[in-house]
Parts: sequence; C-alpha cells; structure tokens
Amino acid sequence: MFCYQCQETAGCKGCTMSGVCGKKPDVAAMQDLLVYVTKGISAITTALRQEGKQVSAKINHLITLNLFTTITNANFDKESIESRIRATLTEKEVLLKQVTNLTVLPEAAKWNGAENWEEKARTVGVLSTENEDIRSLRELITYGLKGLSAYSKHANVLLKDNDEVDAFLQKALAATLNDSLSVEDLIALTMETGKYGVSGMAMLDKANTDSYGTPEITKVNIGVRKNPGILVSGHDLRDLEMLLEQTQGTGVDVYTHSEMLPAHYYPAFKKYPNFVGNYGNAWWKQKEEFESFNGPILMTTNCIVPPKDSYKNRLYTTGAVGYPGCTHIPGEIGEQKNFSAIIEHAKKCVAPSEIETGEIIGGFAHAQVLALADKVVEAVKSGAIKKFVVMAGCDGRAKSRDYYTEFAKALPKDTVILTAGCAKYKYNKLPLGDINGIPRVLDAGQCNDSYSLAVIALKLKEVFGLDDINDLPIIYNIAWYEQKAVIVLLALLYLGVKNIHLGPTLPAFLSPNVAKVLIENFGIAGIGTVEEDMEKFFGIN
Ligand code: FSO
Ligand code: SF4
Repeated sequence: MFCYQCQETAGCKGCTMSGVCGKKPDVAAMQDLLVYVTKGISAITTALRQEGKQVSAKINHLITLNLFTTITNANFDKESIESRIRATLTEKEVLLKQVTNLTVLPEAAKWNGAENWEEKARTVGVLSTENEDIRSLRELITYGLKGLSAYSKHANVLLKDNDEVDAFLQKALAATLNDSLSVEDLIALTMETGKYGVSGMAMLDKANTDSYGTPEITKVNIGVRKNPGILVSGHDLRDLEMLLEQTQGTGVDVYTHSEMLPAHYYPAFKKYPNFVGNYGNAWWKQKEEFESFNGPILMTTNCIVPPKDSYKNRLYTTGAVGYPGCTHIPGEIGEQKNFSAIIEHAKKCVAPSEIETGEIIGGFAHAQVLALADKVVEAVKSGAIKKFVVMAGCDGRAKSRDYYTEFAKALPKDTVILTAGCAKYKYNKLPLGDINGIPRVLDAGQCNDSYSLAVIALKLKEVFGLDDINDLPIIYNIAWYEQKAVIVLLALLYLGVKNIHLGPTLPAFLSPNVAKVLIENFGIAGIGTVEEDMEKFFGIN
C-alpha cells in the first residue's frame, strides 16, 4: 500500500505497511480501486455533459459518496468499499453506452472489473503517476475533491444540490487521469478546485441554515445527566435530527461528540429536551471517551479510531462510514433512517460517566458575528482587539500539536481566536476570557464553517474600506489532518488569503516543487516553536 493523504502519514512520507490510522493494506487497495473507478465514471459523465447529455443526481451522489468513503478514518470495511466499486461499475456500464465519442475516454472509464481486483489496485494507486510533481498536484486536487464531496453530501442530505459543483468535481477528477495536462494546467485546476470549495461550503452553509436556523451564541453543557445516552459523532446534522426525533419520549438522552458539537448552536436543535450537551473532545481521544460514555455511539462521518473490543459492539456507523463488525444503519438521501436498534441498545446501558463539568461557548458563525459587528469594529478601532488569529482546522494525536494549546495560551490578551473544525479542542476549554464582552475564542462551527470565517474576513475588509483581504489584522495559523482541511485551504487560497501557516507539518504529498509554488505565490509556511512564532507574529520575545 501507499497512502500519504493525511497529516499523520508514517514518517511524514507515506504509509506503506499499514496506516497510522489503522487502515490495512487490503482496505487501502480497495480504496485505491474505488477512487480509480470513480475517476473513470467521472470521465464518462464529463464526456456526456460535453455532448449535451444530462447526468442524474443519483450518479452525482454516487460519486461524492465514493470519494467520501475514502477520506481518512471514514471507512475501514473492505466489503462495503467493494460493494461501492461493484455499484459504480454497474452504473458505469450503463453510462458508457450513452457516450458517442468513446475515443476521449481514459482506460479507467472502460475498465469493467473483469480481472483480479487486488492486482488491478496495485497498478492504479498514488505511485502509478511517476513524475513527482504531477503526482503531487493530482493528489492535492483529489484530496481537495474528497473534502468537497463530503461537504456536498451533507448539503445533498438536506436536499440541496449544485449541478455546477458536481460537474466541476467530476471534470477535475477526470482531469487527474489526463496525461496531457502540464504542471501549469494542474496548478490552475488546483486553484479552480478552491473556487468550487467556496461554492460547496456556501451551499452547505445555506443548506444548514435553511434547515436549522442561523447559529447563535450558545452555552453548551459538557457534563452528563443520569439517563442512558447515545453519543453522536461526525458532521451529519440530518442524521442527528432524525435521531433526536426518534428518541423523544424514550428516556434516552443524546450527546454530541467532536465535530457534532456545533449542532447545539442551531436554533432547531434546541427544542429537544433530551439533547443534553457535548461529551468529550476531538476524534483522537475516542478510545477513552467512548469507553466511559457507556452507551451506543453513532458515527455519522469520519473520524473512527479502530475501536477497542470493550465498546466495539456499541459502535454504529451510517452514511459513508463503515467498520467491520459494527452495525451499519442504512438510508439513502431523502430516506428516513431507522435508529431503533441504537435506541433499544441505549436503554440497556448505564448513563455516561462524567469526565468533565461546566460549559463551553460557541455559535459565532458569520451571521452571529456580523450581528455583533458594531461591537467588534469598535473594539478594533479602539485598539482593544489588535489582531484576530484564525486557528481553524483539525486536531490530532501528535504530541507536536500541543503547540496549538501553548500558542493559544501565549497569545497577547488583545487577540481573538477565530476557529472552526475540531482544532478548537486544543484551547476551547482554556480560561482565555473576553474583550469587552467578546469571547477570545469565537467558534464558528464545524470545519466546513471555515466558510463563515472567510465571510467574516470579507465583511471586515468592506467595513474597514480595505482593498486587500491581506491588509486586515488577521493571522492564519491553521492545523490540518485530513482531506476536508485540504479543500478549506484551497478555498482560502482562492479567496486570496496569503501567508497561511500550516501545521503541525506541511503535507507529505506536496513535492518540493509544488511546495515551492505555494510558498512563493501564497506565502504558505509551516510553524515554528511557540516562542519563535510569538516573535514572528507579534514581536514578543
Ligand atoms: Fe476533519 Fe479536521 Fe471536520 Fe475534524 S477537517 S478532522 S474531526 O477538523 O473535523 O472533518
Ligand atoms: Fe496513513 Fe493517513 Fe493514509 Fe491512514 S489516511 S493510511 S494514516 S496517510
């Protein structure tokens, strides 16, 4: 196997024996093959569109779900990945017959699955592209598209689609098979991926707010009650809504975990009396926290850590997620899922063990921050707020990520952190206080709500009458882990944000030449020690 799509890749180079995430070589091979056939079907849909023919929403959704399935920590179940390959091959055969000009199609579009899949997988993985710069850009684009697929899927389950996003996604995916594209062509495509990243996040923002209202300042309980509970992890708000509906009157409480925390900020979820609070921290602490939760856990999206036997029978998956031996709750877009098995399971469990008490505050998506705009602008003008620091992105298990906690603690008291994604767990329980009533950590929501941070920045630029977003007093110090952070990064680059610091390490999939392009054109940089960075950003030593 060879995989280097996430920040935790072995030796900062690539996982070759087994994934640091727990992905085994046989699963990695089927993921490679799934990406390959998904690129193949995307080449066909792209050709069909060029011939003026329609592509159905069903095919668009199949493509996004396939990519989502291959995101880090989403699906470890070889059988479910194989069944997605089979379904894709079946649809591909049907679509292939509708293409008039077959000569434009790459081999992946025509591959019918009639040979040994393991052997085929060995020839189509990351390393099948020999030129390291082309490989780097192809993977950068593919990972961005994986992130975009995840965000599209979350909008799709709320019955929002954007044909332009799907058409681009498929065109770009197909382009990663095109040997005639140069490094320059692929750099341009990378930037275009960022553009559609903005569209995808905007679509999801609209889908979420149309469905559940505008996020508002909210205090979220981090303690527990005495009823048995279900813990909901991942990002899928529609799954959470269905579960909350189905648990009414059952005596079972519902808690959020990790990236589901921001659900509490939406008005629509506040009406459920059994929606208790948030339990635990970011994804990587789940082994201890799922154990002490005592009840069933529903993983609606990444990030699964291979479960301990002690709670494996309590772990349920749905959507793109899968783990062998864990019960998967089916349900397509627009269908009601039946969570009765989880609810009945919960009734037999004891209440969660308390691991924390108190509250955390969040809900600072763009509408809420803009509602406070006068206060924020006043604080900036008076000098009470000197700088904003965007610390969005991911958390992870590397010790080096303690940097983010220490960085947050060391920040001057006249700075405000803007955050989104699970990176927040590195500092959202620190007593960082407020500035004139404005909390020093403003949490916009999930990683996709990084869109909100961009909207806020663009609004501030307008209010202060600036020509360039980079003239704002904003520092970008972003942590990444998996591929959704890649689309967030590309979206920020597309919006013209420069000098983003990316840590704890730069992606292994950036070849030296591609990294150089990002450094020279966008000022992308890594991180230093907290002391070095305090000096660099604030002149503190
Ligand atoms: Fe991922 Fe990062 Fe959103 Fe976390 S981008 S790792 S679980 O922030 O959440 O999906
Ligand atoms: Fe390694 Fe990350 Fe790939 Fe898992 S997803 S195999 S940890 S690079």
